[in-house]
This record gives sequence, C-alpha cells and structure tokens, in this order.
Amino acid sequence: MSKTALITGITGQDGAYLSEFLIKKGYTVHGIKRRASLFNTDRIDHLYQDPHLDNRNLILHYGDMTDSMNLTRIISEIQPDEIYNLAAQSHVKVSFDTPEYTANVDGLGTLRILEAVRLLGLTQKTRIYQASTSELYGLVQEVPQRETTPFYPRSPYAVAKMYAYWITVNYREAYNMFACNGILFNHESPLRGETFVTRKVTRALSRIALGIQKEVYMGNLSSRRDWGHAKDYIKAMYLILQQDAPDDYVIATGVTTTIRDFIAKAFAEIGVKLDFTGKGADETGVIAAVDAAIFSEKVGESYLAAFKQRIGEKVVKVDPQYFRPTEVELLIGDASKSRSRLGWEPKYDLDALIADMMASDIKTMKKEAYLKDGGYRILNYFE
Ligand code: NAP
Ligand code: G4F
Repeated sequence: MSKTALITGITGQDGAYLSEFLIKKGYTVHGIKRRASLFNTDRIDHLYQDPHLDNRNLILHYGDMTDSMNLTRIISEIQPDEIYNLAAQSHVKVSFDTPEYTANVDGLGTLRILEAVRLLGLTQKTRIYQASTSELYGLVQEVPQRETTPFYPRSPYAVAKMYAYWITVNYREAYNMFACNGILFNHESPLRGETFVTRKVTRALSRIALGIQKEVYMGNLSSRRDWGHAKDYIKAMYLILQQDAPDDYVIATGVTTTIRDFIAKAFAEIGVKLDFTGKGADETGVIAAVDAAIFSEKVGESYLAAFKQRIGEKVVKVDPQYFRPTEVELLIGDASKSRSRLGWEPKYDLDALIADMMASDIKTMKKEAYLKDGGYRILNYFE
C-alpha cells in the first residue's frame, strides 16, 4: 500500500523538493495551497496532474494555516500517514512588520494541525514533522548549536517557532503522538524565495554580470550562517519520520560563512574578484578583476567586454533599511545526532550550492534580458 502524505507549505521551496522526493518514493502527496490572485504553484507545476485523471499522486487543496476548520476537514478526508508542516510566514525581517500574523500562522498554525490529528483520533496513525529552525538559537548560548543548546529567539518569527517547537514536544509527551521537530539550519537552492539573502545575491550578481543591473543594496554583511542545500535537507525530514521513535534533530553542515564571504564566493564562481572596503553602512564591494576564461564559460563571452569596463565600480552597497531590530549574528550547527541516528549526510557543500544557484540564475536572467530587449540577445540566450 502506498503511503499518503500531507504537506502544508507545498508551494514553498522545501514543499516543492519534498513533494517530488515523496512522489518518487511512491507516496500519494496532498498539499495545501493558499488562494491567491495570481498563480502561486510555479515550483510544483512540473508535478501537476489533471484533476480529471484517476490515481493521481499529487492532489492540491485550498487552505490556510489560520483556518482550523479547513485544516481539520482536509486531514479528516485524507487520513494521512505523515504530515509535513512546512507552511509559515518564513521571513525573519518581515516578522517584525507582521508579528501577530506570524504568530498566528507559525505558532498557532502548528497547534491547529496537532489538535486536528488528536480530535480526529489519528494520534496512532499520523506522524507529524514540524519545520523548526536554527533561528530558535538566536543569541547563541553555545557554539556550535545542537539539540540540547538552550533557545534564545531574536525575532517575532523565532518566538512563534518556539511555541511551535514546544507544542510539538508537548503533544508527543501528552498524547503519545509521533510528532518531531527538525531543527534545520539555513538551506537554499535555485528555488529559494527571492528576498532571502542567498537568492537575492545570486539573482543580483547574475544581473550585474549580464549588464542589466547596476548595483545591489544589502543589510548586515557580517552575520554568519550555516548554509546547506534544500535538496539534502528535505531528505532529513523524511528520515525523521521513518524512525522507530519520535525525536528532535538538528540538520546542519557545520560550516559557517559571513554574508560578505558568500557574496565574494558567488562572484568568484563566475570569475569575478570583489574587494570589500569601508565599514558598517559605508562598506562597499568593488569589482577588482575578472578572469576572462571563467567569465566567458559561466556567463558568456559576448558579455565580457562590457563587464571589463566595470572594473573599479562599486556594485555592492549597504542600506540600513535591511538591518534587523535584533540580529542573529552567528549560526553553526552540530548535526552529529542526525548523522549517527538517521544516517543523514549532505551531498552539497557551500561551493556546490553556490554553483547550482548561480548557474540557474544566470540562465533565468538571460531569458529575462532576452525578453526585455525583444530578441536582440537571442544568441546570448542560447549560447
Ligand atoms: P517558503 O519558501 O517561504 O515557503 C513557505 C510556504 O508556506 C509557502 O508554500 C507559503 O505559501 C506557505 N504559507 C505561508 N503562509 C501560509 C498560510 N497562512 N497558510 C498556508 N500556507 C502558508 O519556506 P521554506 O524555505 O520552504 O521553509 C519551509 C519551512 O521550514 C517554513 O516553515 C520555514 O519557516 C522553515 N524553515 C526554513 C528554513 C530555510 O532555511 N529554508 C530553515 C529552517 C526552518 P505561498 O507560496 O502561498 O506563499
Ligand atoms: O536569508 P535571510 O533572510 O535568512 P534568515 O534570517 O537566517 O532566516 C532564514 O533561515 C532560518 C533558519 O535559520 C529560517 F528559519 C527562516 O525561515 C529563513 O529561511 O538572512 C540571513 C542573514 C541575516 O543575518 C540578515 O540580516 O543575512 C543578513 N542579510 C544581509 N543583507 C540579509 C540582507 N538578509 C536579507 N534577507 N536581505 C538582505 O539584503
């Protein structure tokens, strides 16, 4: 018998990779998507199946994490073996602007899922994965952070996720439910939302390389993150629900890098050397040199001459509007428990992640440039 999974947040980065992964494993995957005035299923359109077909393995339901009755009805109809609760207002900076909404979706939304499973009498059937986060460690109390490190959340997002973390533990202990937290450190990919720092950088640098963007404004360049690839991290979510007993796990690479170094590495990937000068809000990133062979291979020879003219230009600047009222300065995870108990091992390191994201964004931005100038760059697009 094939298993049935319900994914909240199926239209997001992780939801897209996880649904593809579970479908390949033979699952029937149900997903909850929000009603929006524009199509919001880009990331899963390749998995879409006509609703008139029998035996579909991807089925979407309209819903929202703020609507208990809707969630309860969907769970009741599907009777899932596994629920992956990935839906969230997931942007830390935005949570300072929308704290109540973030608490409702990210905190109470988790309670709504757990309580629906309990009220429907599914506690012994349905296993629940909760998308917990390294943001819980906030003002870190230990380096590196592991499952036993005390939490010190630093944003409305992290505080909401702290409620979700503990309500998951509480339902596990109170009702003997198979409910688990994956404490995932930052994970990125070509599908990453465009306003998270890595994707903002890979998109902007691709556009700068192609000559369609002058510069990019960033926030705090000195904070450090432990970045992995989302494709590796969704496998950990699955493994967490396949264990004999429910538990909580840290998923991380164990390597931490500043935002500044991420930007320099992303430029280096396409043969550009970037030097940073100045401090704080006056810091800038200046194009210092370009390796013609690498640039031609990764971006395209026809863009090289124009790009060389830009050596000496300040292309990375700081705008304090991107600073956060309280910042998480350092994250670095210790995933020893996941490695030993789950057998989880990431395939991508940071360089491989950056290569994947840059290649994807250069391709996408070439297409954008082509569409903008009405075909003038058609040769570049196909080269
Ligand atoms: P994402 O790309 O921002 O996706 C979030 C998903 O949640 C989207 O499908 C979004 O729908 C949906 N959603 C938002 N508000 C909702 C609501 N009120 N009702 C129903 N659905 C709603 O996030 P992600 O990077 O895939 O992350 C997945 C989960 O892991 C999130 O809970 C996030 O907080 C957590 N997490 C992420 C990371 C990371 O580094 N990526 C690390 C640790 C934990 P729309 O498409 O309609 O917006
Ligand atoms: O990419 P970010 O917005 O991710 P952040 O805040 O670490 O949160 C992400 O990872 C969490 C896991 O730890 C998830 F739970 C959460 O849902 C989300 O996926 O920012 C990373 C760092 C921050 O220190 C930020 O201040 O980059 C810094 N930063 C510097 N300039 C910037 C920018 N962040 C953004 N988004 N945009 C900037 O221009």
